[in-house]
Amino acid sequence: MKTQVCIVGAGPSGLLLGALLAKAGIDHVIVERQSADYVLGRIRAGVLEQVTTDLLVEAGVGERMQREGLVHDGFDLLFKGTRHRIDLRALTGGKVVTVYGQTEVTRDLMQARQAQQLPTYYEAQNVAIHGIDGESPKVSFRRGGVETEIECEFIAGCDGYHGVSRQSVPQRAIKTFEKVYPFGWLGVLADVPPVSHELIYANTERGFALCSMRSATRSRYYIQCPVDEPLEKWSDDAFWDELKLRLDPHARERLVTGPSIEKSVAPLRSFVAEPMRFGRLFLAGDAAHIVPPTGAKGLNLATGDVKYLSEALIEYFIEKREAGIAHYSSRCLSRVWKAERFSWWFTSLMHRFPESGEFGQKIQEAELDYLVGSVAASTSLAENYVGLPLQ
Ligand code: FAS
Ligand code: PHB
Repeated sequence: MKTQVCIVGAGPSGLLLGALLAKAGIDHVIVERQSADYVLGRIRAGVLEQVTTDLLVEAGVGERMQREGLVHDGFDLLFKGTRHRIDLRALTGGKVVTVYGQTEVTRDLMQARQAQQLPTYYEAQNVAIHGIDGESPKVSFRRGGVETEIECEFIAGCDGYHGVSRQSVPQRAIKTFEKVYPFGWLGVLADVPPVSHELIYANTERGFALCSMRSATRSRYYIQCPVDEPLEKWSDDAFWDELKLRLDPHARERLVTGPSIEKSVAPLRSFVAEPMRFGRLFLAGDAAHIVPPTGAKGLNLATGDVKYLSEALIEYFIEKREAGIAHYSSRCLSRVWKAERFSWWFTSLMHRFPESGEFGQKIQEAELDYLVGSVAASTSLAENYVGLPLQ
């Protein structure tokens, strides 16, 4: 089987890249390890930057997001029992974010792909990448007991942190940077109305908490927990009781609890692989970088990579120019590292680090006081949160 681009991974990166290549008439296939239902079952991101919503519209899959997405022009920081609103719209000259779950983004992309009957090989096993230094790289896999090999001109590694793409790069050719945080996030999804119409990021003596949502009837909550926290330790009641202890009295009063429809512990890490291109293989999204979710950057970084990669491939195939391909990695990494910095900073500011001692705690409190009292500091937070512009 031959094609122009083989995309490995049918998460948001792979599906969005496929949608943009299809729109430009570029031949491609997607090879995905899991089933479509499994991919849809993962509960992940919730906040979309304007760059992401614009790209979904450009890809022709933005209609439901524009109809059902919740536009948010601010969020609250809660510390020392008081909430402080960060007015994103006022501080950034009109920029906002959209709350629309990654699951729904993936669903919209999948449905559009299915309607166009574009080739997508789910449940592909033993996916392997070959010949990335040559002119005709290949992706092989086993599906339904049949061995298949796809010959292509480029491979887009959109297969996430645990995927095969980054692992296929010779160790001598890649440098990785990593920081693992000493805690995780215990997340709950429940069909209860959100405690507030905007997100609440809380730094409390008991640890971090985040009140988010998916709609006016579906809420998403997180609390900082030990990284190896056994899920069975957390009944729904135990979670709600702990969350209440991390909220201000007003929010505690308004909190509506109910049965969880999803509950999971996510480890937190910062990770970057450099470069993001190896011959005919490009890495995009979580395959190349991971951020702690505090800054809501993971999915939005992935869409930025896809914007750059789709432009580079379209320029190569349609205009026969290679500038985009040559600059793909440096363009992405410039944006990636700024988002890594912001995500690390916001995580360091909002979580409890017992190992940093009383001095570290006082410094954190002073930074929070400065942040909410300074237009310059709040503007810096706001412009990073809504997303830095694409270069
Ligand atoms: P993904 O990991 O989403 O998709 C990769 C795809 O490749 C998957 O479908 C996988 O099955 C497939 N794959 C893997 N190996 C393969 C192989 N060998 N062959 C073929 N296919 C293979 N971001 C936020 O902004 N906010 C959040 O709150 C947030 N929460 C998160 C919680 C968790 C538990 C995790 C893990 C991530 C979270 N993220 C969050 C980040 C997340 O949203 C990612 O940024 C986003 O999924 C990136 O999308 P992809 O790059 O497509 O990678
Ligand atoms: C979410 O709704 O899942 C979410 C929102 C904001 C974050 C992280 C996660 O910073």
